[in-house]
Amino acid sequence: MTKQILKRIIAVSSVTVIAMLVFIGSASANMEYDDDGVNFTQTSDVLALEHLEEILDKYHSDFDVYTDLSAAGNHFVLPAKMGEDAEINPGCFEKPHSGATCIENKFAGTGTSWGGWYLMNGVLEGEETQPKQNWGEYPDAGFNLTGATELTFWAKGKEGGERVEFFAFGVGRDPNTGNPTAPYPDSSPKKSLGYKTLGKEWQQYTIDLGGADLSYVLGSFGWVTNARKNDNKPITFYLDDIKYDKERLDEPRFLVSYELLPADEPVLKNTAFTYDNALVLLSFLANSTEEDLERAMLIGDALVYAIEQDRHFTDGHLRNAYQGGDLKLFPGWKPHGKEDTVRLPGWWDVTNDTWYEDRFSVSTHTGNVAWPSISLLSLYEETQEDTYLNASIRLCEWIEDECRDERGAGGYTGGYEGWEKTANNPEGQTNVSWKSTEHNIDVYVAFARLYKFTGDEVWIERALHARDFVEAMWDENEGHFWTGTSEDGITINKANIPADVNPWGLMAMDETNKYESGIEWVENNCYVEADGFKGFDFNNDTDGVWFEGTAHMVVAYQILGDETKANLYSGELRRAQKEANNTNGKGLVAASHDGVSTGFDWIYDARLHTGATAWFVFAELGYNPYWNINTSEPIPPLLYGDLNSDGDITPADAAIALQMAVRGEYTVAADVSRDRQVNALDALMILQTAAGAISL
Ligand SMILES: [Ca+2]
Ligand SMILES: [Ca+2]
Ligand SMILES: [Ca+2]
Ligand SMILES: [Ca+2]
Repeated sequence: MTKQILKRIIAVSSVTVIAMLVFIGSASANMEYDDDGVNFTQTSDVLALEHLEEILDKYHSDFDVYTDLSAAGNHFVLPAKMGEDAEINPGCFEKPHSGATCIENKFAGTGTSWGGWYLMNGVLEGEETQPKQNWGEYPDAGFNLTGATELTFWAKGKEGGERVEFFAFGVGRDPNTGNPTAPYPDSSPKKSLGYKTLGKEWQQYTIDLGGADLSYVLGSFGWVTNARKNDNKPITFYLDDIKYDKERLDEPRFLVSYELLPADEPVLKNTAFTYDNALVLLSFLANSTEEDLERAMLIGDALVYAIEQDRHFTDGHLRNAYQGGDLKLFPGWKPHGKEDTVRLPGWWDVTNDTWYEDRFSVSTHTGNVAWPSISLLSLYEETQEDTYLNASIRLCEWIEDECRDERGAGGYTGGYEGWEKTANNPEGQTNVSWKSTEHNIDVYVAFARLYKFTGDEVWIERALHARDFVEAMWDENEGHFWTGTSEDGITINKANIPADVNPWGLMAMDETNKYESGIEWVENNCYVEADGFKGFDFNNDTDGVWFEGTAHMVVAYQILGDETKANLYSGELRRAQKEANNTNGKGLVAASHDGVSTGFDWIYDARLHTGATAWFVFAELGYNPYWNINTSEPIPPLLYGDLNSDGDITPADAAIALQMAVRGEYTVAADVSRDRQVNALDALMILQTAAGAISL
C-alpha cells in the first residue's frame, strides 16, 4: 500500500527515436577519475545518489520558460495573443528539440495582418483555477530575474524561410518608445532579436540581456510576424527549450517522482509525491556527507514550507503530492487570496485548454504525513535544528487530532481525500474511514521517536494506540500482516495482501523474531522471475518485479542477518540499475515492465522512480529509514519504562516504579502493564525486560 500513483501512465504510441533524449545522464558519467588520473567505476550507491541529485537540480540549474508541456520547471505558462491570425499549441509532440513536446506556432494572415504571442506570467485570483492575462494592470505579479545574462531558445521552421521577430519583455510598454502604458509594466522595455529567417533544422538563438532591468518580468518571451514579411503565405514554426541562465540551487524544493517517456500521458509530468520526497531526504541522510546533508535540508525546508503554506489549509497537514521545480506559486497567483502558496501538481490538457489536478495528489493520506514526519525527525537528529522537530510535532498532532480512531483495534484512519472546500466543491475533503496497517506502522515509529526526542509522555500512549492496531493486523497462523480494515474500521480487508507491509513491519517494530515469518510469507507468495530479474512483486499475482519492494526485502534480510539473500537481491537491483527497461544506468525504475499490478487500483511501470532509487540507496548502504540507524543495529523499542531516562531499561527503572507504586504516583511511562495504575506488576515487568525475559 505504498502511497503512489492512482493514474495510469499510458504509453500512447511506441517511441524509439526520441526516447534517448529524455535522459540527462551521459555515457561517461559512469566513470570518474581520481587525482592520479586513474579511472575507476563508481559504485552503485554513488550512481544512485548522483541520479537523485540530478533530479533535485534539474529545474534549478537555470530558469526555464518552456522545456516540455507541463514540465515542472516551466514559468510564464500563459500564452497571450497579440494581433490577428496567430495560433500557438504548447503541446506539439512532433519532433521536439528535446523531451516530449515543443511549441507549434502558426501565422496565416494576409495583407496588413500581423500577429504573435507573449509567454506571460499572468495573475490568478480568488476561486480561479487558471491564470488570466496581465498586461501591466496588476501589481506584485512579476518575476525578479536579476542575475540572468541571456535568454536562449531553439527554433525551426516547417519549410524553412519563415520570418519571425523574437523578443523578451515590454509588457505594459509602448513597443516603439519603451514608455509605460500601464501602471505596473515590465521593468525592461522590449528587447528584440529582430526578424530572423528560420531554417528547417533546430537552431539555438540567444537574446543578450546585458543592461536590461530584470527586476520585474511579466512577459518572458514573445514572437510576432506579419503577412508582408512572409509574402502573404501561411507559416508554421516550432520553439523549444526557452531558458534564462539563472541558477537557483539554494532554493528548497521537491523532486519529481517519475521520469516519463515522451509518449506517456503527462499526468505525472511534474508530480513530486510526498512519500518519495521523504525517502529521498532520508537517502541523503543515509550517505551523510556534508553536501548530502545540505540536500536533505533543501527537501526538509520544502516540507516545512508546505506545512505552512498550503493554498487552503491552515491546520498543518500535507498533501499526497506537490510539484517539482519551484516550490512557491508564481508572483501574482493568489488562490483563495493567499500569496506564495506551495504548488500542487497538475497537467495542461491541450484538447480542452484546461489545467487538471489529480484527486489523489491533492488528498492527504496518513502515511504521507507520517513518512515526512519520520524524515524530519531524522533530519532533526542530524542537525539539531528545532524547526524540523517542531514541524514533525505539528504533523503528528494533526494525525492525532484528525485520524485517531477508537473502533475495533484502534489505530489511525487513512486520512482525507479530495479537494478543499470551494463554491464548486462544497463538501471539501472527506474523511476516509478505512485503516491501513502500513500507515499505522509509520505512525507508530513517528510517535515513538517523537517521545524519544521530546520526552513528552503523551506520545507513548499514542504510539501504543497505533501499535495495537498493527499487532491486530498480524495473522499468527498465516504469518503475515493484513493490509488493514475496510470502512467499518473493524473488518480485516482480505481481498489483497501486499508484500511491503511485511518488511516495513519488521523494520519498524522491535520484534524481529515474531515478524520474521512475514518475510518468509513474501518469499513464498510474491517471489517472481521476470524480464531477466529475480525479485518480488507488490502482491501475490507475481506478474512482474517491483524493484522498490525488492529493495524493502534486502533491508529486511540485512536486519535478519541473512547475508546470502540480502546479497542475492542486492545483485539483482544493481543489475536492474544498469540493465532494466528504461533505466539510465543510475536510478532504479519502478517495475521490470509496464503495468505490474498491485492488486489495488494502480500499477507500476518501468519508469525511473525516485522512491525506488531511494530504497535502493538504503539497501546499498544498510540503512533502516524508519529509525535513521544501520540495519546491523537493533531496532529501538518504544522506550517505555525507562523511568530514569538513561536510554536503557535496567533494574534501576524497576526500583523507581516500585517507589511510585508505594507513593501512589502515576505516569504513562511507568504503567507498562497498561492498566492505568502503577503497581508491583509494572516494576516486575520492567525487571523482566531488563533481564531480557520479556519485551514491553
Ligand atoms: Ca521539449
Ligand atoms: Ca502484481
Ligand atoms: Ca533507564
Ligand atoms: Ca500498570
